[in-house]
Amino acid sequence: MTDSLQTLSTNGAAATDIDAAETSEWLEAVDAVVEHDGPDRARHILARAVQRAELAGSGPIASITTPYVNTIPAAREAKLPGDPAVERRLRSIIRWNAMAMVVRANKISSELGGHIASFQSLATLYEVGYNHFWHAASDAHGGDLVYFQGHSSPGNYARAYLEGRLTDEQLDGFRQEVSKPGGLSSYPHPWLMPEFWQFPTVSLGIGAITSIYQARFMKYLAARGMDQTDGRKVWAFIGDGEVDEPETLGSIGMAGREHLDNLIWVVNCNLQRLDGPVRGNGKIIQELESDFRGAGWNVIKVIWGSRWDPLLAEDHDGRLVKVMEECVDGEYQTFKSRDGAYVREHFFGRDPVLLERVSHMSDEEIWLLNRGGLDQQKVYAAYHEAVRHTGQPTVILAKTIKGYGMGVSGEGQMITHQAKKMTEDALLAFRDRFELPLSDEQVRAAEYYKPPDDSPEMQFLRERRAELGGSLPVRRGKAEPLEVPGLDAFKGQLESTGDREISTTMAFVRVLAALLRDKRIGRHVVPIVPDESRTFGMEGMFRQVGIYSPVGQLYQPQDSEQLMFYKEDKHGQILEEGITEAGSISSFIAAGSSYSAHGVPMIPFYIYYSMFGYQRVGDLVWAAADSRTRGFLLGGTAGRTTLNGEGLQHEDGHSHVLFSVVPNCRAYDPAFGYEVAVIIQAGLRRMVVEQEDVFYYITLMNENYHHPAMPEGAVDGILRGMYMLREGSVGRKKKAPRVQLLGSGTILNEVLAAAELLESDFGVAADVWSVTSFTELRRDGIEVERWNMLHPLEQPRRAYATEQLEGRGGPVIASTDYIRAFADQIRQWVPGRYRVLGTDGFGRSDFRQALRRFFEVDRYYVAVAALKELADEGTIDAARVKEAIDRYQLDAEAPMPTTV
Ligand SMILES: Cc1ncc(C[n+]2csc(CCOP(=O)(O)OP(=O)(O)O)c2C)c(N)n1
Ligand SMILES: [Mg+2]
Repeated sequence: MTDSLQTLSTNGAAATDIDAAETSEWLEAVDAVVEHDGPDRARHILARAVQRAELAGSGPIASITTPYVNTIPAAREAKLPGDPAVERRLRSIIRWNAMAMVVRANKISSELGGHIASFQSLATLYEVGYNHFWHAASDAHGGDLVYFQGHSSPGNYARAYLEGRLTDEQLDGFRQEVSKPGGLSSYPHPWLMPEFWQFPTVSLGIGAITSIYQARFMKYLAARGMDQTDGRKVWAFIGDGEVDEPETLGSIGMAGREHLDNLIWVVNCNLQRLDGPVRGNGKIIQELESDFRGAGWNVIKVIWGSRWDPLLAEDHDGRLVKVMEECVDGEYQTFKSRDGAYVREHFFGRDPVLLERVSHMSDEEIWLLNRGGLDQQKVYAAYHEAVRHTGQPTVILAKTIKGYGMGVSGEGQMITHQAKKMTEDALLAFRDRFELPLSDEQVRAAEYYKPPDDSPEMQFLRERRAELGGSLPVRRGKAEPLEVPGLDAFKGQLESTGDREISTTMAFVRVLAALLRDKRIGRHVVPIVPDESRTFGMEGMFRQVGIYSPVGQLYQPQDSEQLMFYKEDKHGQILEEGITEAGSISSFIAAGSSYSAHGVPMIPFYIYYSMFGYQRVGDLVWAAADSRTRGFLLGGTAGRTTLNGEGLQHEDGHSHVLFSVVPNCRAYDPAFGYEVAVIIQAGLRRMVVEQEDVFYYITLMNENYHHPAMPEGAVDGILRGMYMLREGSVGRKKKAPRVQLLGSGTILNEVLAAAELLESDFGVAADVWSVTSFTELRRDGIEVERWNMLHPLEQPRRAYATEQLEGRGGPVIASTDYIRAFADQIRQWVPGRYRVLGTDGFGRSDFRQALRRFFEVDRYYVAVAALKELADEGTIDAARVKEAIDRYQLDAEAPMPTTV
């Protein structure tokens, strides 16, 4: 709703009123009902009246926004317990130390960066949570989970410092993790501070969506009897600028629909983002109120601080609220960068009656009229209601000031986000404003301040945290290990498929089905699908383990008479996410880090169209890696020529290259069912038993073919990245030219066929290697190379790829269903000549055979590439290559696939 409509519907004094007396009578009648029968009765009557008018054709009247004032009236506020002055002083000290650590780092050099303004706007919102609401995990409570705004980390460090968790040296090591022992990470990164941070949030929008799916996952754990999560809350702090990210608001409908009343969001509406105002010409709080209420959330607006209460109580004619609604956020920002006289003139001065109403107040008093999100009483009241609200998630829209307390160095100023320094005057003013017991000298040096242990502030701090179970944030690194099945559990996949032709996707589904049945870990498996179960042949699991739904199934499914009907169930195990890859990977993160957040190891298997994977949700993949998520990502329908009919936007020829950049991701492109089984079994062992913080990316294909039995002794090679599948020989000719052919995924079959062609048509012996992971081979290679460089006098080590290929003889040729960069990864460690074929270019539709010829990765191109290498090394005559080109009818003048 626009602000002008807002004014119309919420303020009877609007200009379009043609009969003010009649309007007054109606309003008085409402007042009388509220007074005699209470607000609920008033709401009932008004709802009926609105419905009557709408039925009569009035058009929409009822607004989902409310007036621009606090949702909780002053009279209904729960009162902040304890001594408010002590709490304020404690917060002031934390404000100071948070600011000081950034200022000190930037005194040395501005190279390191850091933020002051964001935490200064958030301090009250955090501290009220720390002092009164957030439980640490203890015997008495499972612990709340708090997603902190990433670039406000100095505030968290400043509190941890007072709690004795961090030292002066560590604060001075902010953003210096390499050179200072115990240095502090710029933002919340579990990878860098694994005992401290739980949730990476700084890529904007990522904390938001992952917090929703975390809350949902907690309900899932409870529904399945895996954990007792009742009473635990997920809190997420989100910037008002951050709401523009599609990941931020994109899933709020799910939270409303699933009644996630364990979720509380606090949107820090400081009205500014990095460059300027969030909604200079509008009001972010009103905009968000309608978004969230429309999505089924409980909305609590915390706009005005207690000092406004008397003025609002007197506002019987609605003039003050009218001006509050008329002013846009750009003006509200400017007000707080000026002074009381400016606010008097430009805010109250919009209405002469209001100006008169504040004439008894000094400019100083007007300046002190505070904002709700900076008022501990108002914030306490909002949190108090939020934690008690049932049936809906809650969002608190808290109005604050960016750079609060920074004065001339940034308060409410456009530049405040990036301000890392404060002038001496601003530092002194900060000290005075927050009444810090620091000398001018200490202020100039930006010294940290820790009050004596027996001071009321420190006692309060300790008592409150003791009461709430200990310090926060704290990250748990391990859970009780589970026992995982051995390889024999997947016996079916280790044997030849005989006459049957299957795809690796089918092989995977069988492995997954076996795991779901497994007594030891079956319950811990979490299948996640974004509306693609039927694509992957997983619909049998609908009935077998059920699809999770918090309400069960309220309808008789259309296919209820079938064996594999669409079964929604309160205890369902499958997370059927609908069409949201971002949501699905957020569930993957929640499940895969459950060992840490809940102490309950869960094993997610998230299967999706590989093309809609990394490139769609790359930042979430990094968040998964940073979170030390453990689990399996399955890139289904992979390979640029294997998913052949779907064309350019579906056919993935590069996801492996993208995943190769993630340091703790183990990526594999298996060709056969036994490879899939071996990789998954080893992954389970590493992640669930040994509790290594890695996750797996495995591509799966939809092409059906025969799968051989697992060769003897192949397991080690499968896991390390390559093993020999077929040894070449040409009759008794010992001296035949020889080549080494590498292949992965479905293209391995083309490579095997090429070996036959080379031997039968050209008398060339070809060894064939199944390369399950070029990425793992490279990882091994760079490690070996580095070691050799740093140990020049020792016996050099050999990369695994080198070890395997060395001495086999002949040039090496690789062909895969991915771009050349994929197989090219191992070039340095391939002894001798190395030629790589790949599917560089845009995908398109046709038969697989046609596509493989088009991209020049089929058996004929492999054979020709091998012959060309033999010719180049002088083993055979170049005429043999030409002969092969003619024989296999390759079009030598066809354009490069990348250009068409
Ligand atoms: C995805 C992403 N884009 C850009 C940034 C850079 N960035 C960091 S904070 C910020 C402004 C945030 O504004 P807001 O969400 O309002 O937070 P505030 O600091 O005002 O509380 C930007 C653009 C980022 N961290 N992540
Ligand atoms: Mg902001």
